[in-house]
Amino acid sequence: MRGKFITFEGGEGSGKSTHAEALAKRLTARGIRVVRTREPGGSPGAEIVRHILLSGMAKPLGAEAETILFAAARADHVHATIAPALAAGQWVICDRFIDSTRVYQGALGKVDIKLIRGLERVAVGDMMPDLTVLLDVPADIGMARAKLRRGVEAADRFEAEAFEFHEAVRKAFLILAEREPDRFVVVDGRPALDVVTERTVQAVERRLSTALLALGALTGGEDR
Ligand code: Z5A
Repeated sequence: MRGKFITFEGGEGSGKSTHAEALAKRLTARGIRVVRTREPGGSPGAEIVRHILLSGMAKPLGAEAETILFAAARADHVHATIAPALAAGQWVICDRFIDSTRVYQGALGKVDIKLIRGLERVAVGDMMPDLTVLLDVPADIGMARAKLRRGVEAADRFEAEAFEFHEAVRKAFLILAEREPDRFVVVDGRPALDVVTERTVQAVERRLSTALLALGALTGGEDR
């Protein structure tokens, strides 16, 4: 049986990496084989493109060129990492995926949605997420958390954008979630870490209960 594909989306510092990791641990404790990955990156080729994108080297080429680079990285990531894992029955938990392109390059970068959808068809095909967890936090909280975590390191190409940019990112993600309620679940990322983790796990249990039951992994909390 094909594994399940779960993506985490949200603005900077919304807790995607933290809660993706926590979910992976919970699922692993229930005997599910989990692959944790991220975008841009997640395969050797895509990690090279990640460096080009996040260093800002591609910014002068324009938003369309950046979109094409994100898609090239995604195609390699899907081909080398995601598709083989799902085919082997593993569950894939990915930090950012197509919705980040739709928001950062589409809604914010004003790249034509037709180009974005066309690139999705090429890069992703039918490897669409079964579930997308949107961690929703106001931009000021997310930016403060990311700054704290970053310490003395310089902000990357996207982190360096202004508050208004990050608030617009938040709104654009919420619009996507409203449009596709069957794929998205929105989790309030403001409460304490363990509360958000618990709510995320519960949301995954609700949405993917059939698959978890089939694996004998809907246990009702002995791993909590
Ligand atoms: N991008 C794009 O434009 N187009 C695309 O198609 C794709 C990406 C795929 C990737 O940057 C950038 O690429 C991204 C969009 C663009 N830029 N932005 N902005 P990245 O991968 O380097 O960074 P990121 O995705 O933005 O992740 P992040 O900043 O690392 O945030 P996060 O993963 O959501 O947060 P975190 O690391 O889990 O948490 C941040 C800190 O907050 C950490 O110290 C946690 O312990 C703390 N935290 C988390 N949750 C809580 C709660 N609930 N309470 C208290 N503290 C918390």
